[in-house]
Amino acid sequence: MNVKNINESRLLNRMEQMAEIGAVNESGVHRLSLTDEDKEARDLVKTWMLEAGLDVDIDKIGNMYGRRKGKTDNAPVAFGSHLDTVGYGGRFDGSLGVMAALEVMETLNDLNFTTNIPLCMVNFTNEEGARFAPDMMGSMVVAAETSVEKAWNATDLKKSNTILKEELERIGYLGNTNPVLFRPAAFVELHIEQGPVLDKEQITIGIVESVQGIYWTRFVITGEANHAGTTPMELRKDAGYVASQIAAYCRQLAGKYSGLRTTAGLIELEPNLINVIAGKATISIDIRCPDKQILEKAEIQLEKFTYECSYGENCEIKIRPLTRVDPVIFEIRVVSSITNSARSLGYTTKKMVSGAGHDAQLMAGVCPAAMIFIPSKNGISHNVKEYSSPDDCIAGTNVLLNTVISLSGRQF
Ligand code: HGY
Ligand code: MN
Ligand code: MN
Repeated sequence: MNVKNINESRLLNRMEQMAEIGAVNESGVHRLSLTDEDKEARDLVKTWMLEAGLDVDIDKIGNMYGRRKGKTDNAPVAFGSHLDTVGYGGRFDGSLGVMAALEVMETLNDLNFTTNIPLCMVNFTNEEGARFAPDMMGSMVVAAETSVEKAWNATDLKKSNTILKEELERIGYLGNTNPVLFRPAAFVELHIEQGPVLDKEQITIGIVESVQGIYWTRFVITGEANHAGTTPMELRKDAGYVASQIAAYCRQLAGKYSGLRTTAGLIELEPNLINVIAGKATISIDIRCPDKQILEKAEIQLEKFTYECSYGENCEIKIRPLTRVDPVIFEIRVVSSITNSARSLGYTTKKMVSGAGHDAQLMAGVCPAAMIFIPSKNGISHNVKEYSSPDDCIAGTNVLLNTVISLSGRQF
């Protein structure tokens, strides 16, 4: 059954409506996890889920589930993504996957089509990790890669007295269901590529076969604040200098191993004043690679370097791992279902590795999972200029619809 019956204007209008929540700089979105903007987005999706006749459930980490009955009551075919964004991010990252999931449910209602296996759409909590680490937190708890309690106690990366559980409670999304009870038959995520490949090669659908690993580590360097003019160079304990060496070393590491990508995107100095030697520096590093051995090697070399350069500057250093998510290879049955759907609908396709992390990466540890990509214009993402065309959003949703229909008619 190949259907291109989604209601295109309903999908596009809802994406527009969602993009208004936390809208910044014309086309961007600033909707950090568990903020008022995230609450507003969740409330809107919950209303739409209920209007679509779905059974709505919230679990202990705030993941939102919308269930649609099937002819059997087997484990559901699940699909979805996340509504939280990075700061000053784009309107497609995550939102597309949740809006498309909703559209799949609505279209099946319009077609009065009952799938054999039940369906469940999902909005995962805190995929971005931009406010609370680790990222992919909601799916990480479902996959039992971290505990609910540990996730509840996460603190805001910039305001350490803000606790995740209190924010969940404040926005009314501290549910009761135990996340590890969520064991679907399969999971599919539609997402923008966030990289340049599909756009450059003018291909409509990316069939994601694997996702690279992500390691986040926070380094807190303690030196001594002092006068920029009177303190002789040899007497300084300059935490800011150590942090800048770590950022530079991190970049050099990327040059040493093929496929390794390193980023020092979050650096904070205290007191962060032009005429004061930084007494404290916090630098959080993101390293990624499809090869786990390279990730582990790079992590060891980075840590060794941080000790050397801190002690060389008579500073103390504390190291705090924030995220350790390994590379995953997706399950061939789901990958081929996506491939067949995309090709039978006549879309151009390309098999890919995902450079970005996704909830599907964690769900791959729970059930057969895979992803569908659509192009990101000029490969821009995590940026207000992030853009995917309406046609590509529609194409991706059509592929999701057909993949869900084909998976829900199978035995797993
Ligand atoms: O960081 C990532 O790759 C994803 O956007 N959370
Ligand atoms: Mn995302
Ligand atoms: Mn993202």
